[in-house]
Amino acid sequence: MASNRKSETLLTKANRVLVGGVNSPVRAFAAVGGVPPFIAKGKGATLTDADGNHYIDYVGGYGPMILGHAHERVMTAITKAVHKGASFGAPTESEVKLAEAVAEAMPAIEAVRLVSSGTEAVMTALRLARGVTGRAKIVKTVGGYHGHADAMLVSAGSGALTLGVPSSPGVPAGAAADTVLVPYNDLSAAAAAMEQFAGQIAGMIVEPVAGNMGVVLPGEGYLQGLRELCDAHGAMLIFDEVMTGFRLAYGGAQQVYGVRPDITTLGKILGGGMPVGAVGGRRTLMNHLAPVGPVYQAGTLSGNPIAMAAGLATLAELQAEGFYESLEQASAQLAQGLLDAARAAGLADRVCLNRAASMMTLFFTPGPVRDHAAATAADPAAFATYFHAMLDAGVYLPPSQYEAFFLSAAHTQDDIHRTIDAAQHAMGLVAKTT
Ligand code: KE4
Repeated sequence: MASNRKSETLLTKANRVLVGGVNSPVRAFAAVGGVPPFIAKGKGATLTDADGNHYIDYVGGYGPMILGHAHERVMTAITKAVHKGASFGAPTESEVKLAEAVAEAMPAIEAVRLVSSGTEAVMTALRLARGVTGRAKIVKTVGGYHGHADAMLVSAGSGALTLGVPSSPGVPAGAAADTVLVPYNDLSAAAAAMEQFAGQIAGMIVEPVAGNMGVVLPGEGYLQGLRELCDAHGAMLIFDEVMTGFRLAYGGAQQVYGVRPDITTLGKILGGGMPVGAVGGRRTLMNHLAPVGPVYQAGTLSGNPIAMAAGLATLAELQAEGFYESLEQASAQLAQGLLDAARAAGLADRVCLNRAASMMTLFFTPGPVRDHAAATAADPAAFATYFHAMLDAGVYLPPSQYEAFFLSAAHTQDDIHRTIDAAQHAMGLVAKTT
């Protein structure tokens, strides 16, 4: 076991002044135990921690780092932008360019509002849907995670699910009263909810491919069915593409599945690792937002020029010929290797793997995992054993069964082979000890 003395010391210091030693709960390793490595730097697919240990990184910043860390041209763009000033609180050409790139990439987007996080994008999307329709209720899926705005912390996924607080204290009953829950992939439940609250539903927000109960793919016709339900009930269909945007394809899930939401939220990759979120849709809809319309929304750092530079440089790389095809090949190779490792360890009937392009989750449950209930049937002890065996072997996975892990364009064949070798050992350990 490599030394983690410096990370341990840093965690002690962090715990004195940062709640749980972290700035986002999932990073605290609560679900898997142990000391989270304090990362000193990243380059390509490799992270190096404070003790000098190297890891093949599959967290990817929880999605943004599709190019890998410290990409040459992204770093150059950021550096150039920095020397022109950090923040003006005034319009700049760079935010126009990023908004143009978003509108060009996403079939359902004509106009955009840029913000600084996925949570802000979702908050704006919900207020917009409510402002446009004059209705209050929002339908969300059990296990769907859409950031930490009050109304969304009702049976939420990701860190909320990991920490067992899917419906967080501190969210007043009034804030959650208008959130209607339905199981993911259950079209009849969504139809029943729309019927039950006919005329009251402002919109339904959904991760077109769920990534926050682990990766769960939409069943055949599910997204199209939601589109038709929202049309029939005059409700807004909101695709939360914070994770899937520019991940599944350059045009996100709406390109892959051919379903057009009314409102799209984006984040993560759009900022190339810098704080960026976005909400977009038809111009007639988006023009309800201030200053054109009455639905208020604002942000000091919205459209921040340094973040814009990182996002523009990242999107430019994604448009390279064959970018997604080669990422798909590497992702399929990794997924197959992980499943082969499970099979070789005699675990074929204890695991399943869900993958959408370069985002995937290996569940320690036979599956199939098509919703939150199936995902939470996974064996937490087995996952924790697997996670730590991989970490000890220099493979850094998200420290939760309910997260997606991500491949980047920087992962080499050697990285993938080393990961599969590590998985063979890790699966053997799981088979022996759980
Ligand atoms: P942020 O506010 O964290 O930028 O975005 C919230 C959000 C919204 N929608 C979706 C589909 C998301 O996946 C997220 C954030 N994802 C989590 C990872 N599962 C962020 C990681 C974290 O909370 O530390």
